[in-house]
Amino acid sequence: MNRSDFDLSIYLVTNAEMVPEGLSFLDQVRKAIDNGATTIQLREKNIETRDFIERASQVHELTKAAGIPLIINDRVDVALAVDAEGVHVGQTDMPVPLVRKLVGEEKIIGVSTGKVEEARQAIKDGADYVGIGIVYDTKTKDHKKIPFGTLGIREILTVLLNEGGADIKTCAIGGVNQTNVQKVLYQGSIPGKKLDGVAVVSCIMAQENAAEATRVLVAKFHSHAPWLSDDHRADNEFFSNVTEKAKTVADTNPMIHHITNGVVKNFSANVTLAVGASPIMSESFQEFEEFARLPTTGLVLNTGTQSAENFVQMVIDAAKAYNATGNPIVFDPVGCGASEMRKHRTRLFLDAGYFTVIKGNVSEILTVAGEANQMRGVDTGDLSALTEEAIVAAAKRAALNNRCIVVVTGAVDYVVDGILDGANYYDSQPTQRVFKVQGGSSIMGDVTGTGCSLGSVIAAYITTFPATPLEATIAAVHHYKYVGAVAARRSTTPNGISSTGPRPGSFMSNFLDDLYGFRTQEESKVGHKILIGPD
Ligand code: 3NM
Ligand code: MG
Repeated sequence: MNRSDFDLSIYLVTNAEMVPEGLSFLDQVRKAIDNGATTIQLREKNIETRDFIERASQVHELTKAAGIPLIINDRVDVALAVDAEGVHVGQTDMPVPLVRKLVGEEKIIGVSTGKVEEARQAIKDGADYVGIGIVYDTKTKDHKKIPFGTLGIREILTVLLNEGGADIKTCAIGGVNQTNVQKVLYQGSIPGKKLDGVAVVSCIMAQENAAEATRVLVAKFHSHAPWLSDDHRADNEFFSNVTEKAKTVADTNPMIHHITNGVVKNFSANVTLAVGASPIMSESFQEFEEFARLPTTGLVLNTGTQSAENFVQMVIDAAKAYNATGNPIVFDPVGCGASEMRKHRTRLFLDAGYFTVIKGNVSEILTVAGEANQMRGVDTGDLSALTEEAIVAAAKRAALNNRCIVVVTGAVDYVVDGILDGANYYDSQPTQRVFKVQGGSSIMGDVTGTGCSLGSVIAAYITTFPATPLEATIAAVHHYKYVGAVAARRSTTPNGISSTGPRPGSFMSNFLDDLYGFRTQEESKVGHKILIGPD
């Protein structure tokens, strides 16, 4: 073990005050070490110097036996006294160059960074590793910083990579735990630099079973999250066999759990049935985990009506339950820019869960991408000035920020890939693919639920084809758009008092019929769609 070669992957930062009653501090640390913690930081805030040194010696015995480094928080003197392997300093502690002067060339020095300027300083100061945080909200630290999510991690990684800190090790800290570690690693990476580890406090120290908590964290850290896929084939393959896929969806009969708004429940359930999937509308927390464990089951999270008292917790719990088993989620942030409450909650939801697909209209995707945009109600509003280029740019940003597929709906739909291409997510160059899917009809704007129910169809497809979500999403959008155009054409027969153009009532029933019939359509009639990117 030396300064440039230590394993930061499972970095336990201690906190004696949160150890559950009846358990000892040293036992918690021992259990973490025995079950895979790779570096220990002793962080004691309310302790006499003599007790700190005694505790440091005890912990050092454990870490030495395991061959892992002990890092002392803040107290250079304590680190020297027990000959610990390193020191960690925060932004208001002793500056890194002075620590280096005192501890010499052999010791590891780490520093907390929460801003790009702090990362630049860490590079200049020659830090061996940086803690990047806070990622998510945490109850562990008193002087709270503002959580910056996985986007904040990538901003700091970008500075390190491009400004001379490529060799500095990194770990994410703040609210990281067993339920989000895979999401943090996946979203918190850039081509050419990924996180070396996660630094955690409460998800081990505060646990009744610290051994099991550590084992789960280690296992999650090292396993490929079940919702990740390598959908890296040639572009033309994404368009083939759409009706064949529609047949497979109906044969597979996936269950699509919906948490959706009251306006569209009935229509979405009918659309789900029409493509051969089985809808279930449930907002009961007690059954989320049970559903999430079922095979070929997916979730539609539509946040259009947020009136339930416990709505935020409902969405977060459902997202975590599905992420834990790997069953896919389609997130439909309806009207997410319409109010401050919705904007704030959308941030919370995007932080809490990994969504395989985020689907929205231009306005919603602009909000997800972080563009300033005040929506009118939940409609698209006047965004007619926006060019295709601007729409696609926002969709790409939203897809990349969340490392997921983004679907932008409108007169044409765009399907944008958020996966970085290449054999390895982290080491390749970004080649983001953009697909343009045409079809549909303006009459769809006059039938409520036609926007939301696309989420149900996408969910049916990605649940049926979990290993190839991009191809499945394109097929779902294709299915929907094609059928929209066909059903609109045959909804124009003059009848009653409406005589020209497609009529919404007829369209609604024709649309369900054609969604249902699509799987028997000849592939050659369905036609090909347009690829814009990668660029
Ligand atoms: N340092 P938990 S955040 C000790 O950003 C500490 O520097 C932070 O605790 C920093 O894993 C933090 O329980 C607390 O959320 C992390
Ligand atoms: Mg400090």
